[in-house]
Amino acid sequence: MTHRPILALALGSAAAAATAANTDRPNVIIIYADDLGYGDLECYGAKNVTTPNVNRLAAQGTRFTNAHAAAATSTPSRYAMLTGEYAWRRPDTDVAAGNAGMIIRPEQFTIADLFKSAGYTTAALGKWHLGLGDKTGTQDWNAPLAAGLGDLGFDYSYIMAATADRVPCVFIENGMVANYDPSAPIEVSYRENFPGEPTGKDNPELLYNMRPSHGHDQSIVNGISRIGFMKGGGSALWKDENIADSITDHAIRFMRSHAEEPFFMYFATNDVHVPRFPHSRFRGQNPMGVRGDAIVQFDWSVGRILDELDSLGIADNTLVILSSDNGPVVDDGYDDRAKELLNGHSPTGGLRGGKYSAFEGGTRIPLIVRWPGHVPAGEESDALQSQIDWLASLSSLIGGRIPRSSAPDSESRLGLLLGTDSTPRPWVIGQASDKTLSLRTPEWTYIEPSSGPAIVPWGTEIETGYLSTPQLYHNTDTLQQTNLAPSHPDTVASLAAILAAQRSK
Ligand code: NG6
Ligand code: CA
Repeated sequence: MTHRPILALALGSAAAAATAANTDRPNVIIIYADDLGYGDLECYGAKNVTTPNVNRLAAQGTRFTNAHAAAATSTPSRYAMLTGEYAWRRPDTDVAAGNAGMIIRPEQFTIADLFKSAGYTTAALGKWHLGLGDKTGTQDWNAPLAAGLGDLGFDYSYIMAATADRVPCVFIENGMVANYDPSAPIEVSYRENFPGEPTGKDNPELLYNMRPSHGHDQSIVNGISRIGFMKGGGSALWKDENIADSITDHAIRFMRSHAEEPFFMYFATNDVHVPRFPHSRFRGQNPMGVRGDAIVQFDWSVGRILDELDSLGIADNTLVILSSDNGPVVDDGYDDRAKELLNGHSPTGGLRGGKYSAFEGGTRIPLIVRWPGHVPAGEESDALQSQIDWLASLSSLIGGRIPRSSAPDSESRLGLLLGTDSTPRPWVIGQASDKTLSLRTPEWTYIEPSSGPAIVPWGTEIETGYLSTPQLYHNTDTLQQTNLAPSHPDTVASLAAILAAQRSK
């Protein structure tokens, strides 16, 4: 017998294996909120709401104040983060329908492939919104889907196909509808209703939980009308009030069963996206109504994950990254009184614009990173950075290998992500909902010309940041009030040239 097994025996073989594996390969958890704004957490100055669990994470880690998502809506932002490639390089990466085919194709390399190929066990939980199955509209939701997250490197998945406001309103576990109800076969269409099925438009009397303010007037599930038409589902249909519990329970179960081997978990909450319908135990804890309650519920999910890391004894071996997919929106299509009840709270933390927008509120998001002993505790960093770099940075962390020509836009800046290197990214690119791009450097923000409307046209009241001429803001002008493009043509030209070079790459 060699020395190794004796030592393993002495320590207990599982514990020895875990210790050996985790010193240089920590577990990695990405907690990814939906539509959570730069100003929506207490540690980022939120008013009217307390987020003690996120506060705890920030106190034990580093809080970043100049971090950016790659896009101002979900599908392109997640596409970029998970693949390391800007979504605007690819067609069909805009906000996806619930019956979209897989947007990230099976042969593409993802952040999950990175971890899996390095020996990690990988999981995705919660909001997906990047398509499922081979082709749009052809899925049979009553059988295993032809393509799914298993093809993208995820060993385990328990997800919502798109968003809570889009059908199908069922969880999908490892490529099959969870709790499938054979008595209620599922059909989905984004073209026409199924005969005899009620809709929010024709049957508002059935909307006992929530009514739309704009759009969202098609199929009704759980007393809430949605985008798209569906039939069936029966007992597999989700109840909106239980979504946070359900995905958090599944996350905890995954953590418990993989506590002794390195794991990667992408935990993508439904909170605080619409329809905001948190569990009754989170209701009424702040003066902001359901939008505030959804923030409280998000904080609760974070707390359960942090507590579980503690009780499993793996908190020190786990890198936790908490962020959001895009900026905030107040009225996103349901009559939930979010706007009337803001009570002085600014979801963007005072930044101009919001979700969908080319202004700073579209893509600047909260980012908190914790890894005890490796990430400075209780620190704050204003170094410019982007989620586009997570894939390459995390690859450096675990000694992973990225295939040539994959993740073309992701650059390794591990020290920046861990808060140990304050050298900023030279520039970050943001994508607004009509694909208008912006380029932010540590000093300037350039927004390219766009012919789109000045206000998001469907009722959210958000300024798009679109203008037919170039815009240039100095970053000391945090409210982006003074367009300096006319007086700084050279700066405009040099930033536009960077963008043009990236586009033609
Ligand atoms: C919009 C929806 C909005 C939200 C958004 C996607 C309407 C009127 N609005 O089209 O409610 O679902 O798409 O949000 O339908 S995201 O965060 O997933 O990108
Ligand atoms: Ca979103």
